[in-house]
Amino acid sequence: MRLRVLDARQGTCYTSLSRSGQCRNRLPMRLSKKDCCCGMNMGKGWGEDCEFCPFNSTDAHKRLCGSDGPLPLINECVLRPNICGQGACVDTDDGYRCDCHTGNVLKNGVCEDVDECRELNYCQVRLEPNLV
Ligand SMILES: [Ca+2]
Repeated sequence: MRLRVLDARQGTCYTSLSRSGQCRNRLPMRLSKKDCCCGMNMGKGWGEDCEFCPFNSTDAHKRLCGSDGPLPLINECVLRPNICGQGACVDTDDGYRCDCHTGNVLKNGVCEDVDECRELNYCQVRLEPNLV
């Protein structure tokens, strides 16, 4: 049996795949495949040849990221800037958390500014530009 050597090559990390399987949305920094693929909401593809990140709980995923149990200690906040949008990213052992600032809400995992006018119907009376 061959010993598995930790693959620390750094490559481009992509956070989404197109429908035809092309890597999209590259992260600004180069990462090892493990850092790219094993964190929470991290990469979907890695490297110049766009190797797909293995799906959770597959053998390939276990080989890359470690066996069952929690995710390896990966700081998603550092590896993927803006992972929380406008919010503050807090790294945790099992992933990360987004703390949204006042006036922001968590939407699809990202902190976004609340448009009070739209969300809460605060602005049912609209100002007429001519009267201001
Ligand atoms: Ca983490």
